[in-house]
Amino acid sequence: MAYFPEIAKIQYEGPKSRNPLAFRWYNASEVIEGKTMKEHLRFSIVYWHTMRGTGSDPFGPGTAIRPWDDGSNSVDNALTRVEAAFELFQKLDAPYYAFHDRDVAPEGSSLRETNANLQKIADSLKAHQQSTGVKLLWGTANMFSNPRFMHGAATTCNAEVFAYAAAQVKKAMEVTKDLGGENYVFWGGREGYQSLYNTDMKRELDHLAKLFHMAVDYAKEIGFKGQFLIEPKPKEPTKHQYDSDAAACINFLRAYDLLPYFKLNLETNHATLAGHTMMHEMDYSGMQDALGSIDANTGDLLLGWDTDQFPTDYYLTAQTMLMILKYGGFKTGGVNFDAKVRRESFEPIDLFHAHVGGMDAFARGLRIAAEIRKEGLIDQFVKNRYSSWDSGIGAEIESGKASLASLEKFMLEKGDASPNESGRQEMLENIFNLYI
Ligand code: XLS
Ligand code: NI
Ligand code: NI
Repeated sequence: MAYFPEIAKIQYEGPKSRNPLAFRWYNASEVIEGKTMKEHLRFSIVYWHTMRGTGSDPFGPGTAIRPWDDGSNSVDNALTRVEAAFELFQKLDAPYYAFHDRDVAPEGSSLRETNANLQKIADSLKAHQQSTGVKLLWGTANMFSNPRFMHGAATTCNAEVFAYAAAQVKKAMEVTKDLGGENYVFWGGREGYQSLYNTDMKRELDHLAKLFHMAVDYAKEIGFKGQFLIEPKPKEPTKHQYDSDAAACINFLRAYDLLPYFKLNLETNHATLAGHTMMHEMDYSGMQDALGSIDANTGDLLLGWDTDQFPTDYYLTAQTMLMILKYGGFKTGGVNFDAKVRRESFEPIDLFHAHVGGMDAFARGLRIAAEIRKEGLIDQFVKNRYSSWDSGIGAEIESGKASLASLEKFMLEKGDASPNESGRQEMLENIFNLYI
């Protein structure tokens, strides 16, 4: 345990603690609504930001100090990173982690060499998982960084690039299966377009569905039981991404007969880029039984891109956990911190402040959501608001007995409809505040 010598394992100290590296709300073994907080939240740490983020931005290079990382692309350096990563996971008491193939292992000069590099690192990841008990929430293939994917991966104009992407997915699925990954994620960073003048959209979408069907078939072939997830995002890096929001993803999955095999991995900052709230994306997916997992982060109201900040806002985490509880809790998913420290927060200890804060904000959100549900004031209000559907003409419409003619007859006799319920938004916002 040598990579973060100044950091001890983070402990729960309760809300009065002023120790910045202690949990005030996350008490892993405490039971809420019949499950421990650890089982509810299923926290996961991402390899790409936490182990590979340098703090670079379009205006300047990285700032992060990572004493264990020699900055090289060697397999040895990648092996050292694994050691540091698992020390961090353990000290944060995080039960899960997630990675892209290219975060953990360097690309070689051919696919064969690249696969061999990945296998070496996967063997080390497996040994570390076994000795620490940390598990893999999901694996994925990075099919957006390498220049070969400039036109997309599954949706590229070039058939050889599609073949490369397919091979990459195959290997990433094998590694994910071997490491016991509970999900496999597709995020289509370059699956979209910059201009429709040069794009055959129908052909590209057909190809995307082809790749997903190949993945479903291969999962059956190798016995991979994990859940497939698509991660919606409307733009960045492309101007338009095909997986733009939950509704677009679900429509795509349904149109191509993929809905039985996929759920969604929803990310807060992607929801807001799409012009939705996270609550909207979660409710929309949940009602279609497609709520799989979440990438927990937040954007900045004043910046228009995916800033991937750590979530600290109790309104956001309470709303998010309300939706998770509403749809029966995570099954294979979890709270995956797809978030990065700011460029100015360049020291290793900042990685701990960030995750402790994110975990605590979600723990607090879970507690708030459970209290809201226990008293049921908001649920009761919603139920009453729709009570005209519970009997009489409403029940007839819902049960399918009514027709345009029967409703015309009803209204001709009544003369007019008289909605007499206030939406009471302000009162409900005040009620929400009671629990914050
Ligand atoms: C980028 C995405 C990415 C996915 C995994 O915006 O959030 O990090 O989670 O490819
Ligand atoms: Ni993400
Ligand atoms: Ni993102």
